Amino acid sequence: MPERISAVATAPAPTDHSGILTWVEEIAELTAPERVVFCDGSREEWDRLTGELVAKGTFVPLAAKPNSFWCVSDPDDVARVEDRTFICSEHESDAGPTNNWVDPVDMRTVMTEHYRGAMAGRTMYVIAYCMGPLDAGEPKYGVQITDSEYVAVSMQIMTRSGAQVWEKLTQGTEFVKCLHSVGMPLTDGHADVAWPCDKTKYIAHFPESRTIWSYGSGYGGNALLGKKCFALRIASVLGRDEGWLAEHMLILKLTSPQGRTHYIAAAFPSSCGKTNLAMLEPTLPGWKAETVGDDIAWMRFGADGRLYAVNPEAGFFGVAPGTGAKTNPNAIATIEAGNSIFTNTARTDNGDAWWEGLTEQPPAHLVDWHGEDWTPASGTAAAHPNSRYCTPIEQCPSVAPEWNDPRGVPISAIFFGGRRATTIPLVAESFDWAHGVFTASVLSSETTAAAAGKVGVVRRDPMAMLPFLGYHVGDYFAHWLAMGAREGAQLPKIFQVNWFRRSADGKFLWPGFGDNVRVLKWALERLEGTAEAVRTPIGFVPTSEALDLDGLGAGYRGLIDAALDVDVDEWVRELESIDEWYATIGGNRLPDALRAELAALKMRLAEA
Ligand code: SAT
Ligand code: MN
Repeated sequence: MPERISAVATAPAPTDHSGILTWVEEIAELTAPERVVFCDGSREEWDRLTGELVAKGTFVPLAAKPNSFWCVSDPDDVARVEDRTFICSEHESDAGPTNNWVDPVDMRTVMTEHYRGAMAGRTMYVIAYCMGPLDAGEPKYGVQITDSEYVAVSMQIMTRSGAQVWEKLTQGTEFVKCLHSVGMPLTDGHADVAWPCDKTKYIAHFPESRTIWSYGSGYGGNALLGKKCFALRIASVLGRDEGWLAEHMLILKLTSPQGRTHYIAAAFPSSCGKTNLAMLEPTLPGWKAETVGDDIAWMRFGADGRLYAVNPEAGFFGVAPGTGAKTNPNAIATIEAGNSIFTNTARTDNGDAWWEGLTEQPPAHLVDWHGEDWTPASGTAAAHPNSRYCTPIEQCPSVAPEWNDPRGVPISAIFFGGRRATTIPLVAESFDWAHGVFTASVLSSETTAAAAGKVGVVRRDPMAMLPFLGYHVGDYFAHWLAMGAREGAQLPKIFQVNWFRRSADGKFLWPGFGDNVRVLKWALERLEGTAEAVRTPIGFVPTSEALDLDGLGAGYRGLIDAALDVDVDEWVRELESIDEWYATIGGNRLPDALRAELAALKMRLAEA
């Protein structure tokens, strides 16, 4: 171990990987921590760090759940900060029109000054982690440096980390460098606070050098760098270069009453029900749903030409509000098993976490996400809308044994969904791969609380990847098209869905949740060639007769007809905003095949 690290390290480094050691030394010199800890991922380490967090006042142990903790963040550090997220590619044009770009040299210069001395008085943790099963053919590794105990324990839940990974990181093994600091040095007798962070925040990605620099935030995707930063932004670049896909998708295993199994992947923007769909409890008798992943899918072609998906994560970082025994019993059972962290939910008097939607009636008294007393008369939400539970996937009762299979699972169908009150029907099947890529490229959704900013505004969110693309969106579309053109590819079918369409008086037309299996059933029957559909200008859409609505109640049929409606006038209006979106991409980067798809859609709508 280099001398200058051994001077501050609490134990010998668990690796002789000189690339890692040199980098750790360089960062320790820059950030000046009091000590350096190489994390081993053990239960002892978890107990020590959670104990320190309790002592500092960050964590409150929850009496009602085993080994679980509650905390609240700084009220200004509650969600991903998209306007402070940067793709610092060498050429601005490679970041594309959807990303904030800063020249990598300039960004390093500015951020280096923020990092200088930033860890003074703190411990610097070095966390080795693996994205996906450790025994995968080509495992992808990350090493995160952080000065946050909260991040260190969250990474234990969210990734495969610690001693088992250090063992694999032999000399020369490639890894993504992830540097994180909350940006609050404890100099001049400065006392620590429960949620350290800085007003200034940077979430910067350097795609060419596979490096992530995050500064100033301690929350979620800003700070747990294995999640959106590596598994999507950097991985999307790796996928482009190596011929695979890193996507914002859940992975679900479905088995029909006849015992036929299909795996599906589905992309939705943050806070649009991915976790609920990933843990679906089917309302149709005899159907079984099992969870492989709830947020991110890495998909590669197998030798048989099929696309195989792996979940790179090991935990759920799920939106708490709206999660209850009715909407997602599997999520509730997962967190009941304990070993979980709750951030920005409310806390009950008997030491449990609570949020809107957990129970029908709120408790008479709570501590809310500001840490203040709360009663139902307070008239405010007790939990922040982006409050989260962080919990291990292997505790989930619906987890599929394949979640840890290094080969991944073969995907039969891909679903793209958004949150739209109008226009987009409940489900539509694409004509072919290129049409499906087109549909996904113009995916749209009303904004949610998962990112800072206004909620409820319709924005284009291609493949639900808008905030997570590590390179130019036009090149990303070209990559999707190229994947489909690969020789021998046995491609999944592509569907678009919208669980959130509303009537003129604002009511949801579709019951959602466990009933979504009815839509999935139709889609799987389409794969098998046994379900009816009508050819519309936007794709194949079922009539309500083609959907299995058994047990839904007679009153539903009219609503579902409305949910399935393809309204030509609405679509003609939609075209205007699609035109505007495509115009922002830049002529020479938008693939011709997508321009042709848009022209063909216009023709079909004109003729309808
Ligand atoms: O904060 S995260 O990026 O981890 C969650 C999300 O927005 O999906
Ligand atoms: Mn997500």
